[in-house]
Amino acid sequence: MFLRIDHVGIACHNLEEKIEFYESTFGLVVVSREVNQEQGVKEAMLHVADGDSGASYVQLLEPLHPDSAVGKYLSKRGEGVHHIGYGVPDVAKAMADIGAKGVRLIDERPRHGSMGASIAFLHPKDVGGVLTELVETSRH
Ligand code: CMX
Ligand code: CO
Repeated sequence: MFLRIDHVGIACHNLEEKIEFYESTFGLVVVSREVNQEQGVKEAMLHVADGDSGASYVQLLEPLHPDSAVGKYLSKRGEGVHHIGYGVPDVAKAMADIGAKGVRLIDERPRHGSMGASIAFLHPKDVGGVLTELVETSRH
């Protein structure tokens, strides 16, 4: 069902500071920066590695406002890992297959994610406390 870990989403208070940290400490390179109003985030994707089924990234997330998903997370838990994004060949099919197993889908239908991807979230309470994202990349 899963092709790879597409990205790990990390919640932070200051995107520019965290980009600087990841660049200078790990040598990662920013390949995309976006503001996603629907998700309530300002974000950057940093390339980690390429694999046979596509690339993997770190996604740094700064909330646009305190009552967004990432804003609430930061105020409750502080900075850290916010979600895991798995690459899937077909997000609508993955949603149907996983939903049929009783896992709550946060999204009724796929929405727009970073770099033109189609994404959907699974409820963390049904995945052992891990907010889980399904990612169908735009190029495959
Ligand atoms: N990981 C694990 N658990 C989480 C969580 C996370 N990231 N975010 C919230 N929770 C838990 C909370 O701790 C809380 O648990 P308790 O009741 O035991 O305290 C419970 O889920 C409810 O949390 P809440 O703060 O009341 O928040 P909401 O229910 O309003 O929203 C969620 C939670 C997961 C439905 C919401 O964050 C969501 O829809 N997320 C998906 C969208 C998203 O995260 N977008 C940003 C990333 C965009 C991208 O990757 O491109
Ligand atoms: Co993500």
